[in-house]
Amino acid sequence: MSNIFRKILVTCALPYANGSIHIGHMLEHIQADIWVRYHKMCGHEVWFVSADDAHGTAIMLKSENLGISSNNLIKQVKKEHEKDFLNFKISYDNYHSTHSIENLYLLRKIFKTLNEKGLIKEKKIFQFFDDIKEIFLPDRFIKGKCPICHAENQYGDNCEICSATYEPIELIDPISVISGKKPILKNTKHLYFDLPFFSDMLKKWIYSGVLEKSVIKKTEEWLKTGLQSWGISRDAPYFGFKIPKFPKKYFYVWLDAPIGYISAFKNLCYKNKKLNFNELWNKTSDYELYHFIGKDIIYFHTLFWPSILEAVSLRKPNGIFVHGHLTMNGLKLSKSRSIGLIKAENWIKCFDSDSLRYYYASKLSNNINDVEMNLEDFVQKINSDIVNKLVNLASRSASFLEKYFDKYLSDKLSDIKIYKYFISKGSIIRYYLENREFNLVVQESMRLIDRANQYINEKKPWKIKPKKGNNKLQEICTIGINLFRIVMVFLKPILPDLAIKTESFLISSLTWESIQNPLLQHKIKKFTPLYQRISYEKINELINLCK
Ligand code: NOT
Ligand code: ZN
Repeated sequence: MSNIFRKILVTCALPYANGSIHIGHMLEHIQADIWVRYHKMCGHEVWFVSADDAHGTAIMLKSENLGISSNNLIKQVKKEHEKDFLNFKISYDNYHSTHSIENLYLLRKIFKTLNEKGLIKEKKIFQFFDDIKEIFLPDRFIKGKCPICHAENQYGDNCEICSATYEPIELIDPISVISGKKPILKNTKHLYFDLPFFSDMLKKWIYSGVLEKSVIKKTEEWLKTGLQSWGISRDAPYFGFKIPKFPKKYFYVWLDAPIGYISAFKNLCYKNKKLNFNELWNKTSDYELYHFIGKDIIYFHTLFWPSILEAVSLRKPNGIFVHGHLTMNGLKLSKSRSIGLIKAENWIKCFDSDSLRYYYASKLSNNINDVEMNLEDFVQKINSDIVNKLVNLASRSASFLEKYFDKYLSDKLSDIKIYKYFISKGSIIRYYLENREFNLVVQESMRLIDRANQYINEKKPWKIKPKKGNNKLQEICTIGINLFRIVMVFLKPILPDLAIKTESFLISSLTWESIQNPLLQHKIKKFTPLYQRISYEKINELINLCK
């Protein structure tokens, strides 16, 4: 594994400020956090940012329903989101908001450039209008029958059954989600970004190594159908930033959301004076940029976002890492449909954060496959892997060291072969971590832990009488502790809490370098359970909290 120093910025998609973080969101934040922690462990310069996506019709309507201002709503929600991320040990260097001075400044600057380059055009269009609520309806606030497959109850932009994309006015029997009434078509003016102008650039860019095969395939389909100019304005009433010299019009939330990636970093530069904004965002930047997103927003990140960046001469991402959805009993945990949502805040009342991180890691790879959460399977896996295998190796080894050797490890390794074998797995583990094949990190780590426990079983330390001058027992347990330590380095980005406890128990930090040499002639702490078994009863408690 090469040790070239890298400078990296990592982002997660910006969660909407109209609701709570649920465990579906957390899949992405955990995935990105594992990757970030891995790179920090390698000694690279890594910055990890995200923000609340604070604009749009949904947020405006939600605050109206609650009888508070949108401003207050987004402030309150941001606090909750930050607490949730802290609870799950998501190590953001900055968590910002798109309703911020930096975002307004950058949005205006970018818009001005787009305008000057002739990339913004005005068009007259017909749009659905709810004349009870007196509001133009965003795509997601209109439902009807899919014009292609005739599935009922589909949103105005795409069909969840046949995946067709279309315009809301193509829907059969449309109704307004807000009033439940049939919307009327009304004339309005909007601004459009000339996306087709960037087709040739995109057709090259998608093959430049930034996307996985399945993501390329999806993007190719859109490019093949031909790109259309992209509407970037919305009518009042709207919660967002106003468009200069275009009365009663606001910037569409999806224009200022990705700019939120830039402004979250700009705000971080303000807090950390050593950082240089231009150094990261200019075209010749030697920083790498990666966006973690879900498969529902590929379109925005593989078409719009690189085009906007190209248009304003900013650097483009080096990778867009797309994950599938979290499903439960095969059902999608959607942001906009309330089936089986488990809020992060409720989860943490019943289970610890390492357990969810571990479970997700065991199922995550670098593809867009959905991740199935099964609560029984979750409890079983955590107890079997973390308690019965991983922590058990430490506890059974520590018990003899405590009883007979004053917690001292032996001064040599009687079996260097097994130690070297474990160390030799470091490079493949690092390869898996780099490539986001976390499922393989977990599999390989558990295979090693099984091997280590088997080693102890074969040596049967409980049958060896501790005698003066005979350190065989101490040596076996020293190997057990050292093998545990190696695997804990491999799992450290996935299990940050357990890693901290382990470091305190071993009185030694878990780093790639440190495991090159075994811990010998070293006193460890008294063993206290590093991880508590989790109980099936908590599942019901959690389900009750979510009702
Ligand atoms: N709030 C959006 C969502 O789907 C994500 C915005 C991501 C930011 O939850 N942007 N871009 N491009
Ligand atoms: Zn359909």
